[in-house]
Amino acid sequence: MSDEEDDEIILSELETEDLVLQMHDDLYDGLREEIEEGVNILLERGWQPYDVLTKALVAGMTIVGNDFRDGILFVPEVLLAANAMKAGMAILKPLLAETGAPRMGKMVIGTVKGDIHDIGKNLVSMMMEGAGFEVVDLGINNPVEAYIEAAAREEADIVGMSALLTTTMPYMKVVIDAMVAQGIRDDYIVLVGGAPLNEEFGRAIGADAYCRDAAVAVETAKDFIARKHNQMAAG
Ligand code: B1M
Repeated sequence: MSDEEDDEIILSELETEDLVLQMHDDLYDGLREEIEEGVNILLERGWQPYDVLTKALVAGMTIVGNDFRDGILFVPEVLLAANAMKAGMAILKPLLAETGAPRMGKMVIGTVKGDIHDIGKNLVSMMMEGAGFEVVDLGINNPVEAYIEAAAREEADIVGMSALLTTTMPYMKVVIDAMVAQGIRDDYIVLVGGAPLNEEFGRAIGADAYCRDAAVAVETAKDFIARKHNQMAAG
């Protein structure tokens, strides 16, 4: 046996705390199969899918993000990490959607034009589906027409937009302004999210709400849908 094989870490033999730290390392190194294995082990050990998602995957991606920002990691490495993260998310997706929650409403969601980041958006989609929403995912790099056409076609209650770049987040206002110009703004609940946004930005562009993370997106969507139903009942 070579030294390398000697040093191999057996994920299933690690204590849970060490396993999570090892998964952060494996995500950093873009090791897709190890991430899939780690996710499965945590689930077998009784972890809730949401905890696996946030504590093992999202926390690991935060470390990747910091080193990307600081010029320690570059695009190819980050892409590998993103692919490993997606592989882990694919295992969790059906479990998060398995709650049997009643249908809450319909959302179309997409990343805005010029922006190809989709992990956060995918996570929001997964969590919304898990909470009983029907989600139509428009993918990445969406021009204004894509949102407006899909919202009408799908008779959506909610239009969700994601942006991860300071250069693409202003495009959300382009979409909302077009909705206003077409007289359809108030037909939809408009929710926005993405790391560079904040509440003030959400207000300034005329969105109904800024959602800090996927869990907040679910709570906010539920809130607005309940208000919409109350208004309809009162009217
Ligand atoms: Co990009 N990238 N990237 N990148 N990338 C960031 C965003 C950056 C902050 C990194 C950094 O410098 N620290 C930086 C932006 C700086 C800025 O604008 N100020 C950056 C840059 C510069 C770039 C490029 C320009 C790099 C280059 O080419 N030189 C390039 C741009 C490409 C483009 O879009 N046109 C680029 C490319 C890439 C990759 C392709 C390599 C890859 C994307 C792969 C993919 O998504 N398929 C990538 C990644 C992975 C990142 C980081 C490291 C991680 C993003 C992520 O997935 N986070 C990111 C650094 C960071 O954010 N810390 C970075 C995990 C995810 C779960 O969180 O997306 O925030 P997040 O989503 C959260 C919330 O924000 C919220 O809920 C989610 C779940 O809780 N949320 C919503 C998100 N969308 C929502 C929508 C909603 C509601 C809530 O609607 C209702």
